[in-house]
Amino acid sequence: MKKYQILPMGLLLASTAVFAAGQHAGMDHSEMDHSKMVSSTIDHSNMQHHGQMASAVGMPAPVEQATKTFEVSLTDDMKMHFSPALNIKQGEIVRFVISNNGKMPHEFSVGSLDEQDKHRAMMRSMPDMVHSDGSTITLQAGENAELGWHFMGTSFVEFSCNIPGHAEAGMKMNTILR
Ligand SMILES: [Cu+2]
Repeated sequence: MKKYQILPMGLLLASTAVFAAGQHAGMDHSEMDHSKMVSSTIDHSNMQHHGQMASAVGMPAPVEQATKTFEVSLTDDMKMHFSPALNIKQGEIVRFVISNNGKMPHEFSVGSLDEQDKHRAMMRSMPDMVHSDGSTITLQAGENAELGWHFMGTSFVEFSCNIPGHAEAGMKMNTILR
C-alpha cells in the first residue's frame, strides 16, 4: 500500500503571510512630508507612491497636508461640479471632498489629458473594472470620499469620470495650473 505524503500546510501558510506583510511594508508612504518637496528636485520618471507610478500632473498626498479644499459633486446628468471654482497653482497640495449625488456609480480621476484618454480606453475594453488607486476613486450611489493630490508637472490637468460614456457626455473638467 502506498503512503501519501502530507503537505506541510503550516509552512505554506507562514510563507504566504510573510509575502503579504512584505508587500505592505513597501507601500507605506504615510510618513512622507509633501509640503517640503520641491518639484525641481524630484525625478518623476521612476517615482512610486502608494504602489503606483506618479502621474504627469503630480502624485497622491495626505489630505492633512492640503492647503486648499474643493468640494466635488458627481451627478447622473453627467456633471462634475467643483466648489469653489477650480483655481490651482503649481506645487499646491489640494484636498478634494467628493460626493456621488447620483443613483449610478461614478468615478473621480485626476490626470493629464493623455493619461485620462488612456484610462478611458482601458475602461472601455474592461467595463467591469473598478479603479481605486491614488489618482482615481470609484464611488457608488450616495458615497463620499476624499482624495489628496500634490500638483506638479504638466500644467494641463483633466478631472474626469472614466466610466464608459460619462466623460464623453460631459463628465469631466479641465484646468490649467497657474
Ligand atoms: Cu460618471
